[in-house]
Amino acid sequence: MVGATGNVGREMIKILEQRKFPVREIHFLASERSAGERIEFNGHEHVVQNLDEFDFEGVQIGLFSPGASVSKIHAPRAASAGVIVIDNTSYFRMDPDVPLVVPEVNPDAIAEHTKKGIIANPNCSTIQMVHALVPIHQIATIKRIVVSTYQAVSGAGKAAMDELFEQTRSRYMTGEDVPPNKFSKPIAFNVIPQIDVFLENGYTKEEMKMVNETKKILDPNIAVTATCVRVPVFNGHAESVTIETEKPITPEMAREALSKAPGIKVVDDPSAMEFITPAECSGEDPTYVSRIRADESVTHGLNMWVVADNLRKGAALNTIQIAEKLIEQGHIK
Ligand code: 11C
Repeated sequence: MVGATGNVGREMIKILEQRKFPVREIHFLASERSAGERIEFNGHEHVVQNLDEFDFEGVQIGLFSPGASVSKIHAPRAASAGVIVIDNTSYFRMDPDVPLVVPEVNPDAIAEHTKKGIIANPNCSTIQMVHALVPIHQIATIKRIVVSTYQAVSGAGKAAMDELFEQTRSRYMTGEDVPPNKFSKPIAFNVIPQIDVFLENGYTKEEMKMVNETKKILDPNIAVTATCVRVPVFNGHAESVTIETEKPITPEMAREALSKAPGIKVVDDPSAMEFITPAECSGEDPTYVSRIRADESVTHGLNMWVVADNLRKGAALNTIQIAEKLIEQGHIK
């Protein structure tokens, strides 16, 4: 495991234990700065080793969650030693020789790992959206997606969570403002319509990830437009998703298809005030769907609210599920 000491790394450790992943031997790797730290896994203490010096020979699966610049160098290095790397960074996602996988959506793409020895794990906001949309795409063929996200600070790492905490605490305790550091504007008591850098087309990189990754995973023919917003929530990304379909689909049909879909939980009964919020889904595995209703402004359209734990289904859980599929599909000898 590379990047074992980060937000996603810590979650991967928990999930491997919870799902009783068949681990014979595990190595925790990180930058020189974190080498020497201790990590407990399945009741045993492990010392974090320096990634730069690690020899990957004999390792079967690499669970990578460092920065993109680290994966760029070390994922191919591991792959050339025979490791199948599942990489959480954005670096390889759009490489045509690297499959981009959400196991409930495109499990067959996993077989393409043979091209480069690398499988990419999509961006968190993309994963939960395509997970919730595949059952609808299968019955009604989605033509267009308009998505606005409400993304938690955990997606930006531990320091970003601390920034929300410190800004909130300071405002209450001393009345003073803590200046932004991880974010471009204050995040406490605010929302920020900018995640990642701005690109030449006026969209942010996060928004274009949602567009391009959705096409690669779900269907290249779907038109996608996204607005990504950071909100003062510690964990759990929410999305308002509007779709237009080729075939007619009612909210009841969508609810039924989603209720049967693996890993999806429909919580949708406005008369009983049943709908999901990020605080309720943090620490949970499913992708939750609420507020399914007809988009009355178009011929065939639906609106829905999609929420998931961005560190679990949006990152660590999806990675471990890919590793489980590698075993299930017979790719691990
Ligand atoms: C966020 N979605 O919430 C980002 C984090 O491409 O894997 C994940 C970035 C990525 O800030």
